[in-house]
Amino acid sequence: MRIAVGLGKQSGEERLERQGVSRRDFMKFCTAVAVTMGMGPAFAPEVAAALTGRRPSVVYLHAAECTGCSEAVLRTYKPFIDSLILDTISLDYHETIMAAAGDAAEDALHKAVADPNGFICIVEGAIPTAQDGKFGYISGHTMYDICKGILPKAKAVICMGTCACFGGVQAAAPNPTGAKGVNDAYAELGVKAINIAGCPPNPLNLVGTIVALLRGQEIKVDELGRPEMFFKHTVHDLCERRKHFDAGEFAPSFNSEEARKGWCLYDLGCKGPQTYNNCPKVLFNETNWPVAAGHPCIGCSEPGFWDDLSPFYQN
Ligand code: FSX
Ligand code: SF4
Ligand code: F3S
Repeated sequence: MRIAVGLGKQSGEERLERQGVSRRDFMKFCTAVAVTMGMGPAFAPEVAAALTGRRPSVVYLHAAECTGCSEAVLRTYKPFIDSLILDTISLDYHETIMAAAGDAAEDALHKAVADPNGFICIVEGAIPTAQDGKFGYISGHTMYDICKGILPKAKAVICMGTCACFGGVQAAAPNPTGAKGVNDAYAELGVKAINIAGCPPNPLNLVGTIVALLRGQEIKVDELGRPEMFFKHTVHDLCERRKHFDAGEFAPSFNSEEARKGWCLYDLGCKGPQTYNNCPKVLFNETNWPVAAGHPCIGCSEPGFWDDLSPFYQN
């Protein structure tokens, strides 16, 4: 893992070449981001320009979560993608992957927050709010207080994952920690985070959001704070099994010939019709997505995930 910080005046492409990312691979990635943003492949050069310009300072905070969102970004099947994402931003603070620990880590955080050019804050995980936030501490401070001090100072706040967006599994009943999504926990502070929902979310949706921020592009969001460019359609609308739904062809079990033939998984519990996300279009790791792999959508990008959308399976 390489986090490129302070490489001076090198151009973005030079930086990437140093990390073994060829121009061909880079443009392929930019095309994928452009398509994810709904702009089409012709927009790839604009994405490339944004990704190789001045790198924004990013502070990545963890609250209550499983770190699956970070894993989704870092465990890419082509190693150049995580290098590329980390090169696009100047990741000044990320508790899971930064080399610094203890006081040095705290110093890095304070320095990034004081950057005169400002910073973007990404939050992964729900905020434990019960009993003065005592269910989550980092370095002697509650997660609630850490975010409260930092989020209002950020140029933009991005919630990475359903836990940060809406509470997610951390807020499942009976929710003893009082876990809440960021916009819910800090509404009175005027924090309006951009919600990249999903458990985990697709890393391309994060990169597309950063590209839009870097370009000064307006990011239209739905009433739940999710960018429309990624969350405008339901999984059901984009699903390749949809023709079988329309034809009334429903797989009777996971291990059936019908399921393998691509019949609809609705009778097995699929929540695709009430779930807004772009998984069928964007895929994970350019490879696959749950329903194509034979697993129903469990609604992981919706506020009702976990309680309202379970049980996940029916038979
Ligand atoms: Fe885990 Fe992230 Fe799910 Fe939550 O993902 S993949 S529990 S959305 O905060 O680490
Ligand atoms: Fe819709 Fe799910 Fe059937 Fe796909 S498998 S068509 S998302 S119900
Ligand atoms: Fe989540 Fe459904 Fe996509 S479970 S990963 S929104 S297919």
